[in-house]
Amino acid sequence: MIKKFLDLGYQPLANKYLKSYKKLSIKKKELYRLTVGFNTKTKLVSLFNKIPDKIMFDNNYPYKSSMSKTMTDSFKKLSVKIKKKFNPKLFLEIGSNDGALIKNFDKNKVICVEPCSNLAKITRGKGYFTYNNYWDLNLSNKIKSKFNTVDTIYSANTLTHINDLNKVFESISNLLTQDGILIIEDPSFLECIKKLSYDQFYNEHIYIFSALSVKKLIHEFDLELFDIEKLDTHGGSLRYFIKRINNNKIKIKKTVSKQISTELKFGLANFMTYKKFGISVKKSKNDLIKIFKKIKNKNKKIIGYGATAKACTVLNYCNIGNETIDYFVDTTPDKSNRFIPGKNIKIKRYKKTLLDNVDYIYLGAWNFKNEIFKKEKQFIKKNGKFITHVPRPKII
Ligand code: JHZ
Repeated sequence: MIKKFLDLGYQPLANKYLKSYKKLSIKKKELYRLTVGFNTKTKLVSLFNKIPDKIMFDNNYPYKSSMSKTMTDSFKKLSVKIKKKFNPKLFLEIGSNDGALIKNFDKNKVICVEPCSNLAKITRGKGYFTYNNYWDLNLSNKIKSKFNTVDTIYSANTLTHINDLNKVFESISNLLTQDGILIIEDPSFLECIKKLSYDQFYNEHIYIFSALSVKKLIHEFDLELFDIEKLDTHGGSLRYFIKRINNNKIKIKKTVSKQISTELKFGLANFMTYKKFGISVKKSKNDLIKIFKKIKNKNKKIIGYGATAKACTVLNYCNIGNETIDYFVDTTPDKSNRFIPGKNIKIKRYKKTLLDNVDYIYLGAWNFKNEIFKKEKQFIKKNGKFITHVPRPKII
């Protein structure tokens, strides 16, 4: 049974940056209700309204993983580890985006899977074998008939974006060698609760994983966790290392039982924990609105930094628009001169001078706070302040 614990109101599709400002309507289905539930049996957190993947991941997907040094550094580190520990003969990445990870691997040993053709074009252009397809059983069979099996499969911030998770793992199991390794990484729901980062919910994040839910989910496909790593990326993620249950050559590390028991102790198996989270989110919304109002009453200039999918949720939920935030800056070329969906706020291509005469910056990309603070020393030195809602609404 799926029980609702969060209602973030009517929301536009994140990552659909508008060319000009348009008031979106519920009638025309440009807005959907963003409600979130907890499955008391599977322990999985999911959205109630699921948008078809073909609408979300099209030929014009703006998000590029390579836009942040934090992510490219994290992928580089991971590639060294994978090569050292697992020495893959054939490495498959589901959701290869613009190749931020696979660029660290030998071209002859990599298969990329990417449904967005603008991104698939990038990895193909770099010489990597790329399927421009959604991850499903058809594709898994297609790859199988060409390559037979694959010994290492990796996916970051992608599987939680796919509606039918059973098909996802069936398609993986279909292709993985008997002693093959599956590595997935996604935002951790435990971190999401701790940081009150309700903005992890938007249409693309159909699911938010916990170790508890992943353990249950993969068991049906004779897969099990053998290691879990905690990561700082995307506001606190977990990297799950998975093997076939009958592969006894790999020992299960203590990190697995440790993470599961931490989650159980925190109450991730009980609906009450989720309900409390829902109540805290409402408070967070009111506190953030108060901060913005107070600053605006003093006639101060506020801009946004990082036009993230997450910011789309916050701004629409808290009803904050261009009456409060003058513009957003973002380094992503495909977002520039566009508007935040649902809110009339322009996104400008990042350049340092756009921070001149700015009093406050709302951190849309709060997950890259350290990287941004390092870059914006001058703004901080001039007494510029940041606004964030994570872990609690405050001015930094
Ligand atoms: P970032 C996207 O979410 C969508 P978003 C997706 N659904 C997902 O799961 C995660 O990514 C992984 C900009 N930026 O990573 C770049 C600067 O301008 O938090 C990006 O537009 N200057 C696939 O959108 C944005 O901020 C900087 O110095 O929530 C960051 O987006 C830095 C560091 C970033 O993901």
